[in-house]
Amino acid sequence: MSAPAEDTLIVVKPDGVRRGLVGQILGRFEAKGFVVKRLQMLTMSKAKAEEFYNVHKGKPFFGELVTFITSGPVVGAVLSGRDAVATVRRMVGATRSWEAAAGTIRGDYGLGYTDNIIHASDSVESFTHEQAAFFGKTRG
Ligand code: FUP
Repeated sequence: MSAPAEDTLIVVKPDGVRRGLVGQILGRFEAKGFVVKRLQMLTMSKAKAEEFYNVHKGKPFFGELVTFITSGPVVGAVLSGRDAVATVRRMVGATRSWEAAAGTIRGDYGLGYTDNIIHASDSVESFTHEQAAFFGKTRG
């Protein structure tokens, strides 16, 4: 039986794009069964990055986070499928890449913290905010 689909957002960060991992990362989600509903490469402006990461405003690492995410092109994708928010987060792995389990994206491809290859929404509410911040208000 097919379950109702949920949407989530992933963003391949500048380190993932620079290292040529976009195809492999999207391929993992497609192989799992998620459908790519929206897809865009862009370089975030400082204003877009600050809006995207507004939950972290005021935290000591906020400046570093904004500097990093604006340092080059990123690829954002809306993925749709069963329990997408939690399932995609499991596939992404722990925030500190060196601690992330083997078999997860961070566990398999990196050792960074700020530069941890990929972002994924952590709740439906975050997804709604992040999708609007990333793609802007208009659909096209
Ligand atoms: P995650 O949801 O796994 O992306 O992680 P968090 O929401 O905890 O952190 C958001 C981003 O800030 C991650 F890319 C990691 C980065 N970060 C730091 O660089 N330093 C910190 O001390 C905490 C988080």
